[in-house]
This record gives sequence, C-alpha cells and structure tokens, in this order.
Amino acid sequence: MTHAEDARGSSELVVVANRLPVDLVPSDTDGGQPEWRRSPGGLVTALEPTLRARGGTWVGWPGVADAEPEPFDDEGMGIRPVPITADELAAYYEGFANATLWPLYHDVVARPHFERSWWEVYRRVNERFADATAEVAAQDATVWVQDYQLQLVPQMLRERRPDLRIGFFLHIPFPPVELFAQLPWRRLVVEGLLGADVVGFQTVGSAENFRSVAARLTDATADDATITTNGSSGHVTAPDGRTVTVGAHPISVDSGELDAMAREDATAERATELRHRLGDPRTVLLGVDRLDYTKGIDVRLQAFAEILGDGRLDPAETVLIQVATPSRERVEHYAEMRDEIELTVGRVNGEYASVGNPVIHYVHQPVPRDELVAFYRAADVMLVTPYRDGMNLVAKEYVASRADGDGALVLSEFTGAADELAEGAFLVNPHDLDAVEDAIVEAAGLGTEEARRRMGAMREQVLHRDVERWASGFLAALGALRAPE
Ligand code: ADQ
Repeated sequence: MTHAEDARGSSELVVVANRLPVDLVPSDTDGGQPEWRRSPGGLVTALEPTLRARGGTWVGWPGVADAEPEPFDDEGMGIRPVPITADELAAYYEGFANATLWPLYHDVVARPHFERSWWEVYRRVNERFADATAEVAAQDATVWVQDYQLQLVPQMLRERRPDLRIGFFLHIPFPPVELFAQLPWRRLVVEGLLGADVVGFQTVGSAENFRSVAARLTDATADDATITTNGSSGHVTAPDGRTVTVGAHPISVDSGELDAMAREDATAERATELRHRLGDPRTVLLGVDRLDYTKGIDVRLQAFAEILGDGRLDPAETVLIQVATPSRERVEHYAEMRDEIELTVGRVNGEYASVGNPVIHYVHQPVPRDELVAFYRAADVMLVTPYRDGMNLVAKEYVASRADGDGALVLSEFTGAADELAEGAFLVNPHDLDAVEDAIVEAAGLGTEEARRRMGAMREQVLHRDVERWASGFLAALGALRAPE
C-alpha cells in the first residue's frame, strides 16, 4: 500500500459545506464543555438520510472561530470539523465570500470589495477543506461540494485525489461574463470549479452563464447543448481534456413536511390567533427574509407606503409583517441596510398607524419553524421581492404551507423560484416600483377562485419537486444514484 492510499478514509459519500449540520455551542458555565447542537435547514434535511444510509461524512466548519473539535460519528454520519481562526474568518468568510463574491454574483447590487489579502486566505481555507475531504473519502468515493465559499475545492481535491467523483452545487446565482469578468481572480475561480465532474446551478440561466464564462476566460471549450431542469445538461471540455457536465438543478423545500405541519389544527389555530392579535385586518401581507440587501425589503416597504399614501389599500384594514433574521452583521453593507430599513419602518408607522395598531410589524429575530408555518398560513399575500436571488426558499415554503389552497404570492422575476412559479405568482420587476404596487394591490384583491387556481398551479410544482428530489437528481447526474422518476 502506498503512502497516499494509507491516508484514505472509508466514506463512500462526502458532503463538503462551509457549515456542518451541527453547531458547536460554547458552554454557559466557565470551564464547561462546549456542546453540539443540530442546525436545521433544507440542505441538512435533504442530505442527512442519504449520508446515514451510506455511512457518509459531512466536512465543514463547526461555527465557532478557533475551535478544533475532534471528528465524531453522529448516528451513522461522520462529522469532520474543519477549524478556522477568527482572522481567517474575517478574510475568508466575511471578506472574500460575503463582501466580494456575494455582491458580485448578485448583479453588483452592492459594490464588491476586491482585497488581495482576502483572496490569499480564501485559497488557504479552501485548501484546508480539500485536505480534510481527501482524508475521509474512500477510494473512488463521491464528493459533493456546496456553494460559493468553496469554489476552489473541486480542483484542489482532484489534484489530491484523482480517483474521486466530484460534484459542485452553487446556491447563489452565477453572473453573466460582463459582471464576472470584474473579479481579479476570475480565471482561478473558474478553473477551481472545473475540477468537478458535475457543476450544478439553480437555474438554466446561471448554468449557461458559467458555460460561456468557462469558454471565454479559460482554455476550456464548451458545447451549445440545450440545458433544461429536466436532465439535459451542457458540457465543457476542461483544459486537461476531462468533460465537465454543467446542469440546472433548482433546489426546493421539504414540501411534504411543511404541508403536513400546515394541516395540523394547532397551526390553523395559531394562524387565527395571529390575525386576531393584529386586529383582524382584511389583508395581511408578509415578508420573511434574512436581513440582506439583495432581498429587496426596502422595495416592498416603499411600495407599501405608497399604496397606503395613495389610498389604494386602507391602513385601518391592512397589516404588513416583516420577519427579518439577523444576518452577517459584521459585514459593512449589512449594518447600513439594517439602519435604513428600521428607519423606514418607523417612518411608515409614524405616518399611517394609529396608537396600538401599527401598519408594519417588524420582527428582527429568528422564528421557530412551526411558528413560521403559522405566519405563512395567516398571510393573504406573501411578498418576495429580491433584486437577485439564487432560488428563494421562502417563496416555496409559503406555497408548501398553503394546504388550504389559498393565498397569493408576489414574486420578483429575478429569483430562481420565478422560473418554476410563473404560472401562479404575480411576477414583478423589483426595480419598477409602480409594477410592484400594482401587483400587491391586485394580489390583495384577488377573488377566491382565481387565488385557488394560481395557488393550485404553484402547489403542484412545489409538492412534486421537493428537496429530496433535488438531492437525488444531482447525485444521479453525478452517477451516484439512479435518477428520480
Ligand atoms: P438564503 O439567501 O438564506 O439562501 P432563502 O432561500 O430564502 O435565502 O432561505 C432562507 C431560509 O431561512 C428559509 O428557509 C427561511 O424559512 C429561513 N428564514 C428566513 N428568515 C427567518 C426567520 N426570521 N426565522 C426563521 N427562519 C427564517 C441561499 C440563497 C438562496 C437559495 C438558498 C438555498 O441565497 O437563493 O434559495 O441558499 O439554496
């Protein structure tokens, strides 16, 4: 046995993501041991069962800087923590991932920062993920790398372990070449991704962008095959002669579980109670987002204010709930945006609310899942207005939670979800304030029959194409599973 084989692990399937499916939580007491806590989320729900069934391993950061916990077995799933220091986190995560790549990939909604020192750390941390993965993966194993924080891992892993099948999925949009070309390290990033056998995107548009960027900015060549979300892929021939499959695999939610939760009596009762506490208004509008400048929270607040100002909806009969999860508060753009949004909420309430009856209820907290489903059921109109979004799970969660067949969705055409929900949603251009206002007013006044027709079309899509199907579809493209029916 050679030295390299010596170092090989036993996992047939390895998922590599910035975060582990469990978080290390520091102890409350001095000198106490930190504890592992489950971190729920669609990706975890979708991948855990497959990982357990195959004795797989999840490689990721434990969520605490400078911590170096030992690997362990979590009921049949291996957990392989990758340590990151506080300084590295500032440069790799808050810097390169969230202040360079995030704004650049979201159509430069905010100005990306290009910092040479961040790039170096991004590369170093990606190397550490590649090393950890090379250690745990069995001979000829399948590895699935997730998202924009780890775009160099496929190539680094291939250099270490050419025997592996490597897949990569990007959860955020991949921009057109005109924007991507701004990145000083553009060629290295594309070459990093081309280390994979399959590169997957949320939409056909993102997959097409990547395919043409690869041909324009590297020595790769690309075909012009039609890419669809039903299994037809494009192909890029990498400079080393390998064929890289480029596909569109729209992610989804655990639709069946949300539908079942929404059907519980307790959920319906909680939804009724919520409406009652809001003063039983005629119309409840809802927004649920991570507090992020790409989500267009400002657009919907402004649209709402103008609608009330123009008398198109009555402030005494209309309430907007905006639930915003705290997010990336150490990244500059985020703190500024939070201030702006909270100022707007105060202004609109100052102008249109009466004492005891705010027109906007603003919640800057995470909400438990069952409570979120009750919010979805309580809302007549869901507002999803990002300037750009890879998919947007909130739109799909709302649809999956409307087991009653009612409710309306106002949805930005610049979300991945718009490709799938076009038949039932009120699609809007979030840069066109008049159009957003018209859509909100129309959605609020929708008759029951038309609402049910629209929601029915969206539910058919979301219930059929759930997150489980997404995961098995991607793994099938990678040759690790049979394709879903
Ligand atoms: P995000 O940008 O985080 O995801 P999104 O897809 O909407 O955006 O997912 C947010 C998740 O957080 C949803 O599951 C939602 O329920 C939850 N959430 C939001 N606010 C919450 C609150 N206050 N309390 C509790 N939960 C809350 C990135 C990409 C997306 C892509 C996903 C998955 O930006 O485009 O859809 O990954 O690939």
